[in-house]
Amino acid sequence: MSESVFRCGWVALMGPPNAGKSTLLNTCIGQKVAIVSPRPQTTRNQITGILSDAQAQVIFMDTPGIHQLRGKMNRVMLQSAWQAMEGADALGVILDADLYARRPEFLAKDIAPLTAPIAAETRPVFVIANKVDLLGDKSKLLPLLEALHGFWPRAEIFPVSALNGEGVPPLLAAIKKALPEGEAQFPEDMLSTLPMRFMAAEIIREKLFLSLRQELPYSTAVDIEAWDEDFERGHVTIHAVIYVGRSSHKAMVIGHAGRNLKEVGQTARREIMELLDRKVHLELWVKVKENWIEDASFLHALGLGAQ
Ligand SMILES: Nc1nc2c(ncn2[C@@H]2O[C@H](COP(=O)(O)OP(=O)(O)OP(=O)(O)O)[C@@H](O)[C@H]2O)c(=O)[nH]1
Ligand SMILES: [Mg+2]
Repeated sequence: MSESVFRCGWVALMGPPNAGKSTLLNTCIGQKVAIVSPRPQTTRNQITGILSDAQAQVIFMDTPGIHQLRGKMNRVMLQSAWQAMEGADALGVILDADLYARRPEFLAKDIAPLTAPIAAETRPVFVIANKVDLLGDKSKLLPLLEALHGFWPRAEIFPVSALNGEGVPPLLAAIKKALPEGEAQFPEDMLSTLPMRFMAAEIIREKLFLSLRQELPYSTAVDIEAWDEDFERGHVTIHAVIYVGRSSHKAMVIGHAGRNLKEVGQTARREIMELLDRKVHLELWVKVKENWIEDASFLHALGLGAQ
């Protein structure tokens, strides 16, 4: 193979919820484009992250975790994960290796929706055993790697830590080598195909996920209602609405004396400023929209589901 060959392709990152798919995406491209939280089902859409260098352009698609839960929002989330898989040149299946090293009995059930489709794949498949930094004794990984090889004998398996980057360079090298020859599809300095409006809404949603307890994060959605640029002063005013499913949830999002909402607003604003590299004025409102999670047209209006 000639050194001068340029490769470009799409890689879908798939796996159970909370496996570290979004963290890995951010580590691979060296920038935060996908939001991350300790709770499962953080990612709701297909999130692209683009890695460009002298030899290749890798267009990663982060996806919502694959699970077997019901409900309309879960359905549209799953649909967007399967759609990413359809459009990919190569597939990355990410698993929490620390979890399955400790609890091997969970593995087969958690990967069940992926087991047969991945086994039948003819495209390159990379199985990524993530969170190895949490394993005190790395030999605990061996039975898991054997089990994964048993499920998917054709796949290459990579133990990594998406959090500290361990094992990521060899994974990236293998991914680049597996991509088809072709010219870059996006400008070299482009990190994502996502609009800034969407990224800003995601940052607010991440801060909500991190600030709220129990099931509440799942009943929140963020919509950017207005985005006013003041080019002369070089700042932007963003009006965002946080939707919740019940009025009791509204009180929790706002918090005692408005403290939670203020904290969410401040941390989100700082991060959006960094992203846009200019001054940001962020206004947050909380609105109740009962059972939005089952409302197909509302989900569609929020851009949820297959793109
Ligand atoms: N220790 C450790 N934690 C990690 C690693 N990768 C991800 N995490 C943590 O695992 C949690 C889930 O990470 P995400 O990247 O949001 O996982 P995800 O697979 O995108 O999750 P969903 O979008 O909810 O499906 C977060 O708390 C991360 O900080 C890792 O390599 N090591
Ligand atoms: Mg995610």
